[in-house]
Amino acid sequence: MSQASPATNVQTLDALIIGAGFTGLYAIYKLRGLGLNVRAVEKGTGIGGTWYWNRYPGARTDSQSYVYQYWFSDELLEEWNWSERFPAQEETERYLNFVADKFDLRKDVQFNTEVVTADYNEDTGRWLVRTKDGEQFDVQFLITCAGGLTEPVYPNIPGRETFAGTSYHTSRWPKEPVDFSGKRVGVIGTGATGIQVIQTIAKDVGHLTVFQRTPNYAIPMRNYKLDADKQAAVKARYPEHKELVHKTFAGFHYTADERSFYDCTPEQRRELLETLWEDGSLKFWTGSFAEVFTDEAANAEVSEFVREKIRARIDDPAVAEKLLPRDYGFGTRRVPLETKYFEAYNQPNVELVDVNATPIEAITPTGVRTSAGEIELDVMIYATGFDAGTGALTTVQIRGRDGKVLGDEWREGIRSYLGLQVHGFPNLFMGMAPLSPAAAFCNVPTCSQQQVDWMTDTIAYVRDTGRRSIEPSAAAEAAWVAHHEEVAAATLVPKTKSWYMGSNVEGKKPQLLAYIGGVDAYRVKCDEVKEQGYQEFELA
Ligand code: NA7
Repeated sequence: MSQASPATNVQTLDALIIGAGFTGLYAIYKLRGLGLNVRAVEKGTGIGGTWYWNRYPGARTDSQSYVYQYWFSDELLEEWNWSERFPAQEETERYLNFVADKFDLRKDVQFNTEVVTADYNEDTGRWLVRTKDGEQFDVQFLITCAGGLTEPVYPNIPGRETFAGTSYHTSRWPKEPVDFSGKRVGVIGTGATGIQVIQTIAKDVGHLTVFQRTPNYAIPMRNYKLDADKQAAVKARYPEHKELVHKTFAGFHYTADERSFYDCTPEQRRELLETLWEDGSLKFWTGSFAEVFTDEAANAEVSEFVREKIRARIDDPAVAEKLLPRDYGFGTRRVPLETKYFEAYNQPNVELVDVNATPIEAITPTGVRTSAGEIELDVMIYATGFDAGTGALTTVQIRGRDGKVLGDEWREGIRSYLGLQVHGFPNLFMGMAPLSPAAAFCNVPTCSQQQVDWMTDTIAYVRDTGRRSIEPSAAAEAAWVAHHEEVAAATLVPKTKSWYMGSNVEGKKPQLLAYIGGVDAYRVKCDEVKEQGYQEFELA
């Protein structure tokens, strides 16, 4: 394995991977396949990345299990059986552990290891990576697979540290079950995570207070068990899905309707929306009319359709009013899937506080003080999201050529080429990073596999052509950023505040995090770059 020098405690490897989730595990598998001496370092104590950390009550994938998986091994596809259409966190975590064991990946994962700095040495073309515990790795290739939703964000509310009850952030949930019975629980946040938590614990708590800032266009998840017949049916479609996911807009197994919104009558439009509504998946979002993302009128019609559906489920019209999104369009922020979420507000023990009407003034030792008075709580749950995309990369001091720090560079505006590499940071490869669809607009496993395949081929090219390093040219990167911005500006997405735009993190420059030109077009571009011999790159 690695060669360690006892005098300096520096271990020499070909490649170091940060993170052992979906992307990192596949990167170990692929880079090992190239014959590279590789290791993954992982901050957690177990395999799984996002599916290791996010073990809050109700955590579940919003992607269908039969496309939220690896495709690289037919044997794996045959052996693993998903038990549900939308699996819970525990099952996805178990799947990733199964993969790690089946392919003997665990032996190359070092747990409990947090990377703090990475310095590029221009003389050697190598990275020196340091961990919190003082270990050092001297590597040619540094591959970040630390996930897009990694660094938790806490709300900047005075007195947060004074709360005398128990506090949790959803992405730092304990492994032991939490007993909510009889407790007065507060949840701040009603994004995809908050919704899953709220609908799950509402029945178990004594009293639940939900602090909502922005209501969401949550749509029903129609989950079901996959019995032996259903498993056989989904498996029969694996060969088709394996190809199809790379040829769609969002990395799923479907595309938008072929018809234009305006070619259809209102009745035909309604019929399509009702059909997709019944499907109970994110297909309602990315599988209806493409104009939903670009055309105000098309978007307004779909938005009203969803509001109507939500309204019908809430007993108290005043509560319904608070839960209806009105000041942004459907699908311009992440659409959460829900299961009886709205019905939770019909329960007598659940109360919705609109923090726009009655702002939170402080967190106190005994609860939350809003402008309308004190709400006493035993437990506080922060479902307040992440410093998405950039967080995992800027909390590590990644110093490239001339001592430039990636986090500082990105403060001026995120730049990358295809979301895979950054000019000035040779031999740094990034998975699920900003300015690729992977950062937000992709069914994660689809893009993480495509990106790792590209990285592996690129590293093989560097080695096979006797080169030492590779990085995109400044011009290619600038052109990609400009293209990204142009594609983004043609959509409605930048008009809405969301983590897609960085607006959930104070001081983050507004910029669309993920490339919205489509997974298919992106893949074609990545393939072209490779096939044309990396002309947009500087190889040394
Ligand atoms: P999100 O989608 O960023 O949601 C965070 C929620 O927390 C959202 O409702 C925020 O309101 C709310 N929030 C944040 N700060 C505050 C304060 N100070 N007061 C009140 N409410 C606040 O994170 P999630 O974890 O739900 O989801 C992240 C992704 O994980 C999701 O999109 C999926 O891809 C999986 P806001 O909307 O900003 O007004």
